[in-house]
Amino acid sequence: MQEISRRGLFLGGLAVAGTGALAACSNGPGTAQTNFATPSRLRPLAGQRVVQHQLTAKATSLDLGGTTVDTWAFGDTAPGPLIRATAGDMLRIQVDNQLPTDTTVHWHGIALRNVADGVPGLTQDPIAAGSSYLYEFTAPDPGTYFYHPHVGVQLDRGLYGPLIIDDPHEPGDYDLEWVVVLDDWVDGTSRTPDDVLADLTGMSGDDTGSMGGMDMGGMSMGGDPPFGDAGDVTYPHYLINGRVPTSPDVLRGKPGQRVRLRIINAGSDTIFTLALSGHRLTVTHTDGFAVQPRDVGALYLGMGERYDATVTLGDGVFPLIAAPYGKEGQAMALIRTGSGAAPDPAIQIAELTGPILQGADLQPTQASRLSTREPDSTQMVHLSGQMAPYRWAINGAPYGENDPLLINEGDRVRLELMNMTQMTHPMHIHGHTFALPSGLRKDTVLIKPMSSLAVDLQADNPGNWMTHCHNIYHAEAGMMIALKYRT
Ligand SMILES: [Cu+2]
Repeated sequence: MQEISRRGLFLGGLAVAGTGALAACSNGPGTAQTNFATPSRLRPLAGQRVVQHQLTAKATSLDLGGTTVDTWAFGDTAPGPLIRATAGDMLRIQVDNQLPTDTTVHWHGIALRNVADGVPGLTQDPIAAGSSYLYEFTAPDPGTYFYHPHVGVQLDRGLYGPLIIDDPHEPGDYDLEWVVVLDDWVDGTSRTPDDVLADLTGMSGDDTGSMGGMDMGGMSMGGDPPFGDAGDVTYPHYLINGRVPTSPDVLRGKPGQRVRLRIINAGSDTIFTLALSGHRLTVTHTDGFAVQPRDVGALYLGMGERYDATVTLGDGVFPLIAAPYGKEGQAMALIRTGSGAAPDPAIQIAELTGPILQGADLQPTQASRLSTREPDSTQMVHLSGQMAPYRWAINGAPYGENDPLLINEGDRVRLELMNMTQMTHPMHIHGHTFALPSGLRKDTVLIKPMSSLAVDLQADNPGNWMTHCHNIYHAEAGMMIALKYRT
């Protein structure tokens, strides 16, 4: 009866919402624009290298390390295959959709041409089940990025993979590199992400007393939690590189070697705290841009954020822990440079009880700064919403009902990000990198509860771009807005 009642509420909510976010995003009735032209083929410039890949989105079974789940992934692994190129290269990636439903692929953080951005209804038609789509774009900036669908809550399945753009001028002052992908995992356990969304959306005001499965408090962590309420979803597993802690991914090295970590939070509803037992990390980049190196014991990563760090390895076996902010459990991988038993998967490491870096406190390198300039226009990005009923909005209305932000090419644009909720929202912009007041360049930034942040961007990449919360449940429940260049 509970299920029927919730489903009833869910449908009722949709009816009230009219052309609201869910309808718009799932490409159902009342959907956004369709019938986009096939993008013009991109011809490589003289001497430009072309990096080709093929990705197949499909239903598959994954072994998370003793736990097998039925899910959707790119090929037969999660994370999906590493895509790697050098800044300035052209990427040509064919996506074959063997899922039972629409999909797209978004290349998160890349300042690419608009037609390749992968947002259905804004830059392309969705890729229908059984069909293919060719993404062609130049990757102008080096950095650590990732790719994932921009349809529904597909990101919370196994549909994500790392995208690394190498810097041709990188000094390469390290011996090893390790791509570390963090994820919160529910799919194929007892619920799919679509079930989770339906449960969240089905809640009415009457349901607030019984939030089964929803994590409403989440202030159990030690110290002084900076981000307010934890996420909305309780996950049975937390993964590093697709593995549960009882069967972890392992990096093997030698004592004294320097390792470059490229850390990606591909989670859908979880801020992680990351630390390597017995080591300090030197944070060197965030979201692709260099920062003044900062030695830390631990750092936070919001959904969609990336950090690069270097570390010099000690002798032994060291757990790399990603603890979900305000939630139970943890993810673990290992660095092994000597003999020794694997640590207890529930090991509590000291680094997580010390100071934890908030990425917004990093300082940019001089070369990463945006030139100083007064904004030509200021755009309000007002975040609101609540759990019951589960509706999230920007500028007073969910995506599909809110007015796009309109900007002019060539302008310096200030976005006033104002969070009027009790949750932290990782705000992400497509196709651009903005500058925080400190000058720090990022494309995804955590906006704390009841706080605001003004970020500036240079309007140098014309098109229609999504700006949204990277909590995928918030995004799908409306917390998105289009940023459009006037033509
Ligand atoms: Cu959010």
